[in-house]
Amino acid sequence: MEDMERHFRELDELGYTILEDFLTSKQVEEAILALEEIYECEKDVVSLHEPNTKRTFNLTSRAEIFRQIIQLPRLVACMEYLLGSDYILSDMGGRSPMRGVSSQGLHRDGGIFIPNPPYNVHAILPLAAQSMFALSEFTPDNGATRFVPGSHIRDIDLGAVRPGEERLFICSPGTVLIYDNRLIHGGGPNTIDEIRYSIQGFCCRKYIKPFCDHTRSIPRDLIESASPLLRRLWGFEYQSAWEESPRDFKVMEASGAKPVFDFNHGIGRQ
Ligand SMILES: O=C(O)CCC(=O)C(=O)O
Repeated sequence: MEDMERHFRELDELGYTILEDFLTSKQVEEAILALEEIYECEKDVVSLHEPNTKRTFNLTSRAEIFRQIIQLPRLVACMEYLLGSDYILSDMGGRSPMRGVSSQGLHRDGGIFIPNPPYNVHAILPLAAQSMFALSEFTPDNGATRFVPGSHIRDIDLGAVRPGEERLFICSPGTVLIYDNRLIHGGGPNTIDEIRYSIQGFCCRKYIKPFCDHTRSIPRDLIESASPLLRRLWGFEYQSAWEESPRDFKVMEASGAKPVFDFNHGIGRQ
């Protein structure tokens, strides 16, 4: 694996890093094909979430290629650097803006902004991180993501961002932009007759509520055949237990499954 130190430094200092040639052209092709099939199956609801944009969610339950991508070592290394070695997947989704979509408002993903105090809080911040995989070439005309370098540690209003501070994620297919969720960013406008294919792998610290509860959203057979890493990403190792009957607490069963708090086998019992 390439030396990741530069990428870790960029994540700290700039709030993002870019991994070029991250996906092979075969992986890009497979991912687009899988997305197109999903968009077709979900055609009645695909643009409900955001007009003029095809969106889908819970991708790791939908096709093998997405399960492969979310486990690629350089991505895992960056996420572990940002979120700890026990981070989980919040959701992996597809976002493909089409002609006519206007610029998204600038925003930060997944929750409130916590500025970095002047001491080392790296053990608890950031709380989440995004990975934006370009499956198409990203251009200024088809909705390339815009972002504000360094904004992950600047306590500024979204409205205070000056146009000159924004950068565009212009890239070839197969590139991934990984960013601290505090980084200010937004999709750009798509003004041409060409869909911009992309997928996003949103990850979070294990104690943050993921957008998707994978423990209940992944078919049983996929859980059994998954790697230990994937089962951890799906949250099986850090589950809120439910009380099925008095003092009988359960979690979704899988190899390596663990509760956040072990009510059934507390410190008093061996
Ligand atoms: O698609 C993009 O370029 C950015 C998408 C985004 O920021 C979002 O959906 O929250």
